[in-house]
Amino acid sequence: MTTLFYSPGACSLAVHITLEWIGSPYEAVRVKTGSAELKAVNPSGAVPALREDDGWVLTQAGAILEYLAAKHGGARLDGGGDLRSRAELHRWCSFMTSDLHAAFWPVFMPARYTTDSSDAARAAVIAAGLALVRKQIGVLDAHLAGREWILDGGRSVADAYAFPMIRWARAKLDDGLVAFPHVQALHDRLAADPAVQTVLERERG
Ligand SMILES: N[C@@H](CCC(=O)N[C@@H](CS)C(=O)NCC(=O)O)C(=O)O
Repeated sequence: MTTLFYSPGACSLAVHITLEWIGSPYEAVRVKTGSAELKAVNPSGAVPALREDDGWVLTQAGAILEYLAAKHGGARLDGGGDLRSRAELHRWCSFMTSDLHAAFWPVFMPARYTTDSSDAARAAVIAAGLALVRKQIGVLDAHLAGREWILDGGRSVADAYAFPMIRWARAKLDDGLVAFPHVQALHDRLAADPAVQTVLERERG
């Protein structure tokens, strides 16, 4: 059976939602990031990691999501499947990994971004990260104007990928998503989805 290694509320939530949308049997294993158990699967100690039943392991959220969308074409989570749709899917997965997710790292782990251990230095790193989060969420918000989903071909793994980061932005920006009505609408659409609720409940438990 396909196995997902996840940490509650982390970017692995995107893969967890995608597996639930697909509807084929899978196992979700809760792990601590950096733990020996996780490093045995992914030497970097990061989630998500996906293991197939022949022991093949795939890491990197964007790669996993594109793999699952292609493997389960019948679930129609690839936004279309023609050449340009595949390029758009890759574009938005790249945006999530390199632009949006990366903007949060200084917010969650400021010590990795300064050798100055003073509270003021850490606070400055967090503030810089939040400014970048605001910029990248703004890029997503502008794209979503007039759209229900990120890809024109309908609901896709790109929406699942955005969800954990939208939740982080909602929690970390001092005004939440007030300035980003289209992102707020995508959040609300996904939060109302029964599969998403099932996964959130499982991750909470
Ligand atoms: N580039 C990786 C980053 C994965 C990542 O940073 N995951 C976080 C959780 S959202 C994590 O496990 N962090 C633990 C660590 O970096 O030590 C991906 O996109 O999958």
